Amino acid sequence: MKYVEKVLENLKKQNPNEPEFHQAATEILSTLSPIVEKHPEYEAAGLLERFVEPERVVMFRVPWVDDSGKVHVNKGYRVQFNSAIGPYKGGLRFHPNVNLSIIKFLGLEQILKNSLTGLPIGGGKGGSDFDPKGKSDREVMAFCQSFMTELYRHIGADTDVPAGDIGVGAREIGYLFGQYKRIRDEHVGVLTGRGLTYGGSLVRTEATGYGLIYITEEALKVRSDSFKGKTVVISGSGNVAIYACEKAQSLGAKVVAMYDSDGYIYDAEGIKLDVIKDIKEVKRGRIKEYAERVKTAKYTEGCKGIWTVPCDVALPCATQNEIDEESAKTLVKNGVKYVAEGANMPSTLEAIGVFQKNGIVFLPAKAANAGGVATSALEMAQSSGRMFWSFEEVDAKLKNIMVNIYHNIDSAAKEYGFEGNYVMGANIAGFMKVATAMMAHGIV
Ligand code: NDP
Ligand code: 2IT
Repeated sequence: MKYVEKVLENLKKQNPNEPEFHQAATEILSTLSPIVEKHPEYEAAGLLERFVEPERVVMFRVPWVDDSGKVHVNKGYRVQFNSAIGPYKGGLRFHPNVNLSIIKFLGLEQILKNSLTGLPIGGGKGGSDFDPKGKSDREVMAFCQSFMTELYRHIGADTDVPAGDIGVGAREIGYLFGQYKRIRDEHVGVLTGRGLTYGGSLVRTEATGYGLIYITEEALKVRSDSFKGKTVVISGSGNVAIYACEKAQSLGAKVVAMYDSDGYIYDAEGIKLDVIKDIKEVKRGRIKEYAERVKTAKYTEGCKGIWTVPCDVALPCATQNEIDEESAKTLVKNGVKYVAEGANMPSTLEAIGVFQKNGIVFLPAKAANAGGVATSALEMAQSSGRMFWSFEEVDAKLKNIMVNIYHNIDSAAKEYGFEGNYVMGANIAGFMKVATAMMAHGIV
């Protein structure tokens, strides 16, 4: 049996009941055969076995009290996956479906994504099954303070630097940072996505969505095409979706559909983003309200139908496995040409197969959504240098990073004989840097 197959089989045996982790590992390992064949020393050093095993997994109790005085207990996680190329770096997700499998899949992806940014950051991820939706600000604060009261001992500006992800935005980062600072008595860059008055970076809020559009724009440009006049469907209506929409619109695209976990809106006239921002960022409301406020829009209950909306460019920006094989086939049948993943692992393995078979330009998450963490690394650089760069400066660096990622994954795919296969390209380019560093460190 081939080395990668042995490692994958063993991973499934050793980590049963972790389907999302198996899926991410399968996607990655199945592309690494050409590398390990070229480098037999990797097998001798047990490199892949070490690569798929987190350096450390922390799981903890998070007790907190709601506004009625009732006690709740949630699960807290931090997976410190790989620190070969820099301190652990990756977001925290607060969502009721969070479990160890989901945090491990995200952590594994994060290692290669962070490597692709070209910046010195290792891979980690954390979170909780806490659901911030429908909670008061005081309840969210109580939860965040309790979460950080355990987490603080495991993180640090040069050790592990968490940030946001689903359910963790500016409000949560503020409460988490406040509690860290209080316990440690240190004002340091231990979290990214901080507010602009306490060490945050301009552009971090917009970075993942803007970065997604910058890399897609580059993929269009090398094909003598552009966003101008393109019809775009974006799933989700959170941080990544909103700023992907903003940048795509500014480049002349027409975004016609978005969703939240209840249902989707279709607006043939093009989404009015100020209305979405008001509903989502200001009022923390539901996307259904859009159709009540904008007469050209139609709301449909349930998310999956969004992929039946014909488009040139599909940007899944909500959550894992939101595009299955059937949805991928529908997108292809309706003429989609580009799929770029803003969310982490939004396409199932079968859906990726459909896109690749049909010659769709498919930009996988670890490349396409790397702009968020890349800008987090720029925030870290500003923190340690006690600097504050202008919007234009950070935005230019972000754009440059995304354009470079596109060309790196394109060249890696070509070099190994898989031209146009950006899943191969991203995994190979991301892995080589981590593998070289791990080999240099010996068996650790
Ligand atoms: P937000 O919490 O801001 O928004 C998430 C959006 O996705 C909401 O519209 C939410 O709907 C929807 N959503 C979440 N879970 C589900 C679900 N199970 N089913 C249907 N809809 C769902 O998160 P972000 O925008 O930050 O993150 C979106 C994706 O992008 C995630 O996959 C994340 O890992 C990834 N990502 C985020 C980065 C960042 O910097 N924030 C960086 C790189 C990747 P509702 O409000 O109804 O729950
Ligand atoms: O998935 C991701 O890359 C993020 N949620 C952002 C991580 C970060 O550290 O900025």
